[in-house]
Amino acid sequence: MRHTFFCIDGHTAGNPVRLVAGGAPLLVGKTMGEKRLDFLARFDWIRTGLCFEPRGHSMMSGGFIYPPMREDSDGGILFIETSGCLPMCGHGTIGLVTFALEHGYLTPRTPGKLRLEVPAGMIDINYTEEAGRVTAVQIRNIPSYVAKTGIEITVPGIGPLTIDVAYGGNYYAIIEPQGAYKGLDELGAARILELSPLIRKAVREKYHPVHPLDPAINGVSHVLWADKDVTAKAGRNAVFYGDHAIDRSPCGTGTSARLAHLHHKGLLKVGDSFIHESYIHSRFKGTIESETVLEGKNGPITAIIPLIEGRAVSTGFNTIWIDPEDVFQYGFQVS
Ligand code: PYC
Repeated sequence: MRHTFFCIDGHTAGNPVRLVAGGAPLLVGKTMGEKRLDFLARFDWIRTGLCFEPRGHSMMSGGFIYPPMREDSDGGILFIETSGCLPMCGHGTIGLVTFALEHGYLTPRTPGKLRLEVPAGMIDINYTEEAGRVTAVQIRNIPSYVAKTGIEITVPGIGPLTIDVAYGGNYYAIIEPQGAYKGLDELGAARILELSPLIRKAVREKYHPVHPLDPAINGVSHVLWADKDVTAKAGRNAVFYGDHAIDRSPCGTGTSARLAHLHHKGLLKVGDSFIHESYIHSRFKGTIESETVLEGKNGPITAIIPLIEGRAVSTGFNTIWIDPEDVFQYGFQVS
């Protein structure tokens, strides 16, 4: 028997988003964090089948929308992508919310607003709609903070680097221009793909972040290359994720982590907005809404609440089969 998934495909600022609108498995759990762990334990074949080749590719990401489990929520999101089920995904949220609203898979209690549960916590959405099209989505993301600064590593091919780690829904190793790293265009996409896994491995050997409120969220998963010429108003970046992907969007959780990082460095303050550009020059607007404190067991951590705004466009319906007779039913990746 074939497993059939009805999907709406599209992209947010260039990065793919696949809303799996039909075919979501029933999951055990009282929170999206618990449902995520249940999905990973029992249904990860759906993720690899839909995200890896031949039905997906290295950048493929998306998710399912689940009914609300709390009175103060309009629904829950489970993210899927090539690297796993992320605690939070910004470009994914913008795309999933856009496609779900445009096609009636999410019904807000208050027009223009949604409160959604993601594995990393609760997020608030403001969106604008014109003639049945969602024209902008703003996410009020989970508290984002700098976890560690000054991690020194040496990586063959680029030499010594000093790296900071920040959280914006995933943990990011942030590399600013220094030493042999002069900027994004000087480095180029091929070298970003070659060096990022080595840098991630070197950082992981020195530091393992664990979220102060949820130990299931841990470890550096993404690498954020900050470009040269950053100002207090704008900057470009490239985020590496999975094993072979450069985010085509400016990356929502990466932008949140970068806002926390620039706030920590004294370059941005509450109320400031920052235009974050991606490798392909698409844009998100990030704003530091407020400061907050995370009460971890090792003491309080200063964090910020980021607002991330962008736009998604659907490209079509896609009914996908995972056929048990297909030798590549669970997908594959070429390394
Ligand atoms: O937008 O948060 C994001 C994201 C994570 C990985 C790729 N994009």
